[in-house]
Amino acid sequence: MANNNRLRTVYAFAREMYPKTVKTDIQYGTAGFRTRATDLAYVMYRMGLLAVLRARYKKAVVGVMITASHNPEPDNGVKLVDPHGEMLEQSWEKLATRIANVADSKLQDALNDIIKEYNIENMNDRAEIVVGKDTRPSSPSLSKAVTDGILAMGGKPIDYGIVTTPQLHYFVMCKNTNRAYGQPTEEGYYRKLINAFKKVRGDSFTNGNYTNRVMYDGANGVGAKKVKYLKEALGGSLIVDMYNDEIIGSGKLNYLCGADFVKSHQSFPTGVPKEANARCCSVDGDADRLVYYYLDDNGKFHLLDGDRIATLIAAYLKEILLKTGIDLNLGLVQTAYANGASTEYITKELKVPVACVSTGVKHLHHKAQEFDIGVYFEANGHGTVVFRPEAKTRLREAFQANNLSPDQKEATERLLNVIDIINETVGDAISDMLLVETILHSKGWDVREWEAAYTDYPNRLMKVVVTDRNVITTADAERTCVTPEGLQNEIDGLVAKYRSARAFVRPSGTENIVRVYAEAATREETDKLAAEVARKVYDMAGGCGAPPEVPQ
Ligand code: 16G
Ligand code: MG
Repeated sequence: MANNNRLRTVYAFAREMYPKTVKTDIQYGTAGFRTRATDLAYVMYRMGLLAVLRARYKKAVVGVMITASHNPEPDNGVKLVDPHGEMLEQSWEKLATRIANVADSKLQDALNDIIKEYNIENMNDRAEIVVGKDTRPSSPSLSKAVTDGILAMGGKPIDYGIVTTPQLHYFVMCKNTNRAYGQPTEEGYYRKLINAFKKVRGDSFTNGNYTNRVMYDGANGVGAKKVKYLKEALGGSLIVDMYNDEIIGSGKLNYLCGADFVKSHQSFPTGVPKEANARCCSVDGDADRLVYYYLDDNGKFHLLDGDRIATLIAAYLKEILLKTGIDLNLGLVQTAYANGASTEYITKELKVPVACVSTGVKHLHHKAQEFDIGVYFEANGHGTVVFRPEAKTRLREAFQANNLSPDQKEATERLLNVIDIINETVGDAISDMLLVETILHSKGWDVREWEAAYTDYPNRLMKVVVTDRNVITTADAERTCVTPEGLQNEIDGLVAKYRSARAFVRPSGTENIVRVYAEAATREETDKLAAEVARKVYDMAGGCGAPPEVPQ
């Protein structure tokens, strides 16, 4: 009975304040719902409702983040965060899609179905929902819609205001581990990361060719806003020169800058001074991606993307692990987008096992959890390291027991501190930057020495517009195209014409297009291969508009 009253209130709110304004269906994609902000109020309200059901079902705190990451300012989006700070479980993505798309008059029934299906009995629990938002001008009103949904369902919203996506994931994890993971406050977050960073760095801020200054492109978003606090707390240990930190609503969010721009255009962002060989980095609009880059003496742009960060971290962890003498396994997880040269370097030189999974953080995160220490990164700069809880316990116990040599003890202590620099819940640009800076400092490397580990194969990404991207299906972590029938054969035939070549196609999870990736020995061959594959996709998978041009 109480339930029915509750759901009637939910419906009344929906009808009066957040009516469904869009007829076409929206889909909970790789990173939640993302579209024009003006079309999202009812979706936000409904996600507030669903978050409370999820929290009651899991008997834990869950999170809601309002952001559209690297999309332009008029867009916004929402994603739900599970109790361990992970992305929402896949089976609930379907429920999210269903709840977002039902007519207002069917909302009550749809919610009731979930309550029954999942046997959610504790409908009076004031489940806590942690809410955060990025700096978009549309975020405050959308956040209000989420909060109204939470309240209508009888939950308790905890509003963290403007935070980065990874900060929100961290807060959720802290709350559900009874603060064992850290204090669930922004201050607690900075304190944890920076204390560990300073401990590892010690008193000498420079080392060899490493200088303690980095040029930081904040994408005019939350990543810029937050680094201001970080800068102060870092003191002289790391000097972060900040660029692209325009105020909210300037329209410049992600515009010609930020990690996604730098990676996909493979070019230097606007707003950062062009200084030869200076180490620069960019974050994206919600600060969960990071890429590094520099301009050489001739002004040529060099990118150090997620693959480079991953190899740097894996090599470093392998080295310390060896010094600790503690037997833990280490593995690295990539996607098909990882440059072939990075995979060869990791397997052949570093001798670290590599797994390849489908695009999307949740796939990488889960695979990484199969290792004692799992490093994962997408080439686009999203990644982190996850440690199995038993592995952490073993390190702590070994450190406390008195049977380690001084060198082993030093290495174990260092590794324990490094764990605290890392945000294990999800890729975190701020934490990843502190980790990269820690490693470069420890090696005494400048950015060119870091880059010297291996040489990337030239690669090319292309988009093909098709009527329905779902005609393309893939297998083997997106490296084989299953349908349309015959397309993979054609791709194989094209790839065989070139040296050291590789190509694959997959439907995007965020746009209605098919993505094409190609790699080959030279730039010319790569561009040709990419265009030829794109043309095949266009011909065989229902391309629209002008066909891709193939260079002769
Ligand atoms: C989302 C994913 C990212 C992935 C990208 C691929 C999360 C949090 N984010 O941004 O991991 O690389 O989508 O986009 O999972 P695409 O499917 O359009 O290529
Ligand atoms: Mg992002």
